[in-house]
Amino acid sequence: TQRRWCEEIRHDIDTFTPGLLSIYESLKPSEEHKAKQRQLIDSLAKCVRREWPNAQLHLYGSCANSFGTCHSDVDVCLEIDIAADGIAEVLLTLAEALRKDGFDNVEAITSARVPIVRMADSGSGFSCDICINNLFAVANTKLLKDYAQIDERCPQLSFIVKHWAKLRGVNETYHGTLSSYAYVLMCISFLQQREPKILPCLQLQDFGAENKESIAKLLWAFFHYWAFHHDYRNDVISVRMGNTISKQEKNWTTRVGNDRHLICIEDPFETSHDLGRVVDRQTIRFLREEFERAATILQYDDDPCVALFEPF
Ligand code: 3AT
Ligand code: MG
Repeated sequence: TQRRWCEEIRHDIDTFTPGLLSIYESLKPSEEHKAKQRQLIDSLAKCVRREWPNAQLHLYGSCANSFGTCHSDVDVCLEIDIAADGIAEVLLTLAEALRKDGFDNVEAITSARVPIVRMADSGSGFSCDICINNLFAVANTKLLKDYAQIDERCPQLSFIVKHWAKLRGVNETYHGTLSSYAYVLMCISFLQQREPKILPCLQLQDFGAENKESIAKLLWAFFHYWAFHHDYRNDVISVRMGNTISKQEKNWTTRVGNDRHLICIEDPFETSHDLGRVVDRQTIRFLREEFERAATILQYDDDPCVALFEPF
């Protein structure tokens, strides 16, 4: 039969979801794997601290961005106060220090686009790349981690695509194919473009640009809201939903144990957790009076910047 591009998805596509998810589960690093990784990082840190007491060690890449599989390497960035032309020398010193500490297969690769020390340590079984002052990588790691938290299909899809890419030999930048990082970005971008969207764009610079309110006005409005407009009886504020939701919906209407739900703030991830649970009958009064005081000061006081912050 001739196979060709077909717009219409096969009707039994979802029968493959469980199989794909079990591949995803099998790729997730085990607790034991993570513990071993931590051990390696600890011994690395010791070695680095001895040579450069003021250096900072950052984890980046998939061991820190939630896209790490049990086959991933450990990526470490050494932040150290040196000029760019000193990097090669630091890498050579570092490689020597690591060898002295008993790590094996240590190699300084100083001519790469991002110069690194690479080691494939037989003791720990991990391979590890150490770069110097590559703070972009530390930043993009954080961004990817944030995306991974938003919808679990993001890590799921990315793990499966990375796995495919490794097995199919298309995850080798030195052979002209793509890095894991590139595949994860492809997955994120794809999920940002689904209809309805599965991921937002976390970096959309001008999100909010339509709104020209000043910080003073926003502060006024904030206190005004909590003093006079929030419906304490019925509403829960929810960053997860980008809106208020009802106490009814959360079953936060009656006191259960110590949870009084007098002011309800839903935790974005632990959604059964009300950050307002610590507030009791007395402190809710105190809080609301403070909100009102702040709102009133911002409305009427001649010097609100002083009055607002007057110690209690
Ligand atoms: P593996 O699970 O190890 O395959 P990874 O996400 O750790 O995947 P790499 O080891 O390829 O990916 O890269 C480590 C990190 O280096 C990921 C990213 O923070 C950074 N990085 C890699 N390639 C680039 C690039 N071209 N530009 C900027 N940062 C990059
Ligand atoms: Mg890596």
